[in-house]
Amino acid sequence: MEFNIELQNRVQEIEKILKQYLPQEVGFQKTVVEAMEYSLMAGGKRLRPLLIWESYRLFGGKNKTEIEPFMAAMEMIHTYSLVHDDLPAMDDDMYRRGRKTTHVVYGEAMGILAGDGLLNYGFEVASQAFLDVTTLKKATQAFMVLARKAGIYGMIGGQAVDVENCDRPMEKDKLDFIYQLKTGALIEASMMIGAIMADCTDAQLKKAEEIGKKIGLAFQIQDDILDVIGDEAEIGKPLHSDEKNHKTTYVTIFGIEKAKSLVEQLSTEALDALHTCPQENVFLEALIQYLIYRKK
Ligand code: GRG
Repeated sequence: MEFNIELQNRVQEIEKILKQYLPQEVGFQKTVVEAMEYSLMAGGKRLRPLLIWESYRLFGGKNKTEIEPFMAAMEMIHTYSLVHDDLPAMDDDMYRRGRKTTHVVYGEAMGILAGDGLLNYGFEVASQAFLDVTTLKKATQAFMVLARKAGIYGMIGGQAVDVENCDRPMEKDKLDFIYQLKTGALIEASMMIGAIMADCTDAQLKKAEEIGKKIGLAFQIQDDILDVIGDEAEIGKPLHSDEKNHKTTYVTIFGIEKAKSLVEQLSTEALDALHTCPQENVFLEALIQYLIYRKK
């Protein structure tokens, strides 16, 4: 089947899962739930749940229902990070995923709470995987990976170093540290969670992390590129936010052409690592290729 159609089908399936897990918009607190839904269902590539699913298939997983709580939780946690990243205290952005940012629509306080709500509810959703005693051990391991990679040794840690160093030139080592944690950590976690839930070996788990690391860095460099030469309508937010925020990026260090070739190189390395796995996953390979030339 054609990759684009298959991608669309999978994204639709993921959105169905997200809707199933979203809380009801009822009670006195319904505004915060509405704001959570507003940001979560605003579109987005759904890359991280896709990677959980494809990694699970790569390592031989057969029962998709057992990864669904993690797919939903991952997208909720990713979305919270976007909602908070857009706040006035961070990037102060007005548009995201083609619509007004959550704090612009619901106010700053509700924006903070909607992000908090998605983070907390994400873990509540993931913990549903503990209910099946037959898969309890691997679900616990997957949960621990999710918590660690979203936290101070992962995304929050990367964001903290980013915030601390904004507005000043940065050496590449530190930029790589930020990219690996801020962007890479959830992508690594997605690959790892899929692998863990498919009962992978320790060596396979390392492989999953390595593939995630390469995809994560390639993805962030492509994000740097798109911020300079992307299409605003397609991306769904204004360009040149890095320039506005005086950020050091791969484009400011290497220029567009070299940055593009680094995306290709990292993606090829991810594919090479994928080819050392005993099973194959043609869709995952196509997804990695697609990400190199993504326009949004
Ligand atoms: C606030 C703790 C905290 C963390 C924020 C993810 C993040 C960290 C900030 C977002 C800003 C940014 C440019 C991050 C790099 C990662 C990235 C490209 C995020 C956007 O992810 P996509 O492109 O978004 O997958 P969609 O909307 O497609 O889900």
